Amino acid sequence: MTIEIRRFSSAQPDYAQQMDTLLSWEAVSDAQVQKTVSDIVFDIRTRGDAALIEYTNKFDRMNVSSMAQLELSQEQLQKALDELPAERREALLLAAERVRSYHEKQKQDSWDYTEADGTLLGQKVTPMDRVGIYVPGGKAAYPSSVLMNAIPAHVAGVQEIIMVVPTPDGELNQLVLAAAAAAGVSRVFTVGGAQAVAALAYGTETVPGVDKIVGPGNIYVATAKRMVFGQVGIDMIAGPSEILVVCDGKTDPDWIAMDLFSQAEHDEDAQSILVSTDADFLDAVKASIDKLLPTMERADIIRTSLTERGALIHAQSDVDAIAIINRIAPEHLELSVEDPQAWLPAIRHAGAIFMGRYTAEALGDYCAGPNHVLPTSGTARFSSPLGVYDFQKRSSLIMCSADGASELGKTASVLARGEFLTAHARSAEYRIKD
Ligand code: HSO
Ligand code: ZN
Repeated sequence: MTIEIRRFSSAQPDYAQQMDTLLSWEAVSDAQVQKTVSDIVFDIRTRGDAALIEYTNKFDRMNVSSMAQLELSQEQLQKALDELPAERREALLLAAERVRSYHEKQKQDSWDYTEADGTLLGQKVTPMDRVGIYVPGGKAAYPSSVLMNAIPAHVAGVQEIIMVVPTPDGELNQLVLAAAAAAGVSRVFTVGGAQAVAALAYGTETVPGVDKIVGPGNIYVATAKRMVFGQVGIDMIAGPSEILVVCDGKTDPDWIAMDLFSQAEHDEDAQSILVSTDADFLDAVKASIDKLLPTMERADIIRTSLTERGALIHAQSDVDAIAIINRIAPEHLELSVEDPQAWLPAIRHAGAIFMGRYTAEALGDYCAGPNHVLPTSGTARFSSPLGVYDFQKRSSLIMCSADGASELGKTASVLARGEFLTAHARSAEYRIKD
């Protein structure tokens, strides 16, 4: 079976145009979705639990009459973990441990120093009080994402981690619950969609309002998160998953084909791109793709993703390859080359960099340690992986000595009078020594 994949070279005349077409993906946000979501958010905000129960019964085909039926106990979570087949439980706990120790390194500390005039200045770092984690139900219910979202919050010192996960037709995903136990989630509500986001943002009689909401979701969830931003913090709005593999032509083409599949299988909109300076290697990977695709459980999704959004790019030089990397600013970059360290200084934009032939992106998705929640759609130009720092905030500290206040008072007074703010000026002037 052969499939069509876009192929071009950095030497061809319409190269710039080819790149533009490759990268022109936009989430469609239609007015109808906006309207539906804003109605739901308003309804939850004004009617709380009653509305949350109604929407859950309607959208998830449930039949509950009280919020108690939509909350899971810690015992249920622990039981899910305890009852997992040993191999899965051990893998989950090992992954949680690796992710935890990596994130421990991200913790920021408070600091202060003293100016020459005796004024103490500093920054105090405090975890958020309470955060909400959205976990999708259905086909994209990833236990690994529960770990990746909840562990950094836990490591940051967040007191209460509230998870929401829809259970269409009442079906619980035991691995998701086990992951919640392993990650230190405090409470779990089996609600989802825009209604769950609204409940977390505004609080209901039962669901506590949180300070920040993180986690992936469908278009309704993403739209709701955008809508409640300001009332609460949110993480980035994730686009489809992407991988850019750069290979010097010396890795087994089957490995590379499978690495491309590993992101393509996430969904039809996912993007997998291979860049190589070796045109014969591109042919070899194409042959591996055609050979391996029929063996894949998600062959249909992979085929659509690769034909609609995939590409095999022949770079004329390593310099061209690096330009492509920085232009794409990929979520995941695999450097399947002999000396990945040598490439590193030139790479400016990438969510996560997987270095060397052995470092399959899939290892990072589950258990290497770093977070798998990464900036997509070129947003690695300005944003970073989800981390402990996303659950910590900073307060500035200022403590003036008498001398410091007197000296600073003179400067403040001059500037305040320049702004015609007399109370500011006089407040500063009171503290100037004669
Ligand atoms: N690659 C996804 C994360 C994931 N993969 C979860 C497997 N499970 C993020 O881009
Ligand atoms: Zn993945």
